[in-house]
Amino acid sequence: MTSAVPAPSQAKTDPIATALRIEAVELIEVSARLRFRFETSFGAQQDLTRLLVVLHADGLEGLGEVVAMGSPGYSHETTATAWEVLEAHALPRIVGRSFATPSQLLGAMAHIRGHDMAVAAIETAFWDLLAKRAGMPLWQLLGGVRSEVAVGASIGIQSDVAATVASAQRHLAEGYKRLKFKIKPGWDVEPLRAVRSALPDAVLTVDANSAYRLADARVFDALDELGLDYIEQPLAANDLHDHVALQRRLRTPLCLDESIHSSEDARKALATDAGRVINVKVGRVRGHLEARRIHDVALAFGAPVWCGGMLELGVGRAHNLHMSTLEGYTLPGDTASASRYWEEDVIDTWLDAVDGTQRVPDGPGIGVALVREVLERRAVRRTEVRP
Ligand code: OSB
Ligand code: MG
Repeated sequence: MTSAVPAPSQAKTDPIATALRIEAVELIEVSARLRFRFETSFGAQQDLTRLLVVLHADGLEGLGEVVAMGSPGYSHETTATAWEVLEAHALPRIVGRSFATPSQLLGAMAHIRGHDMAVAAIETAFWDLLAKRAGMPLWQLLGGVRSEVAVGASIGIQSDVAATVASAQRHLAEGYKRLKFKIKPGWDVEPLRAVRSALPDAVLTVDANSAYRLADARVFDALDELGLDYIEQPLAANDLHDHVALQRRLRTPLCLDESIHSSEDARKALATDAGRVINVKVGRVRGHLEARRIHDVALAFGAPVWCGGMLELGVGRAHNLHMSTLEGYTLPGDTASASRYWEEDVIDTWLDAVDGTQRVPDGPGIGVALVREVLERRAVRRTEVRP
């Protein structure tokens, strides 16, 4: 009698282990105008261009978004540098080749030093492909533990204190679970004191985007009195040393954003107490694989993480929501309602929060699709690369 159990060679192959051949890649740069002027310590943004990546494989489309903006204020990367790096240095190694895993794909781009935002757009689009082929939402493939995520709002530098308090009250009334205020030298203690006295119980944070030096520590001593959940990236991105000194004199945890590019950076920062919270941005750290490793390191240290934003359109926003489902993302992220930022999105749904909570799309992959007609109207530059 023959056994009904299939021999090992007939066993179903793990879908994740079968290589996907990248048949074509589209790069589409679209214009997008924010509904508000967003001012940070590194400048003001309103008219943006965003760069989208579409990987074609096996009849599926994998979607990614470059989180860089038009000017190199947050980091050295811009939409234009990402275009150049992708077109000249990444796509020639990707198109027409097959990859079974994100790390294999990253291996094909290992000759690209830095330019993590450009590389991340490809890496995240590949995760979307893998999850679509497996017929599961990306959050499950990533190992997420929840299907809804708590979100806060990031509030830019306003014209005056009264406008700051009014914006804080409006966002709190909309249900956002934490309010983060952009600060810069000369715009820090005064607006935050006003917000704290208007909203004594709200979860408040500040983000300096590296605008201060250790010599400004008195500003942080004053902020330390306001019961903030954390102070985000006060000092230079490459200055963990002085973050250690600043953290030592404050009760408020420091949160690192620009300083963290890898799980090794996270380990060194947490081991030296340069900060106690990490803002993980999938785009800043070369994609989901490294974002997950940073999350794992932080979890091992008992340090909370949250998912930062970069004014993304729906594609990047969807990736952020999926990443935010991992166990260690215990603080509200930056992925506020898409309709808070844009008149029109490039995807077929509005990723909007209800009472400070975003539902993670539950279709295959990132669970959202591009609206081609919107891309046609908004494209300022596009190319399609085939083998
Ligand atoms: O530092 O977190 C930041 C936006 C652009 C660049 C950097 C940052 C931000 C934000 C806004 O804080 C996040 C968002 O609302 O998408
Ligand atoms: Mg930040």
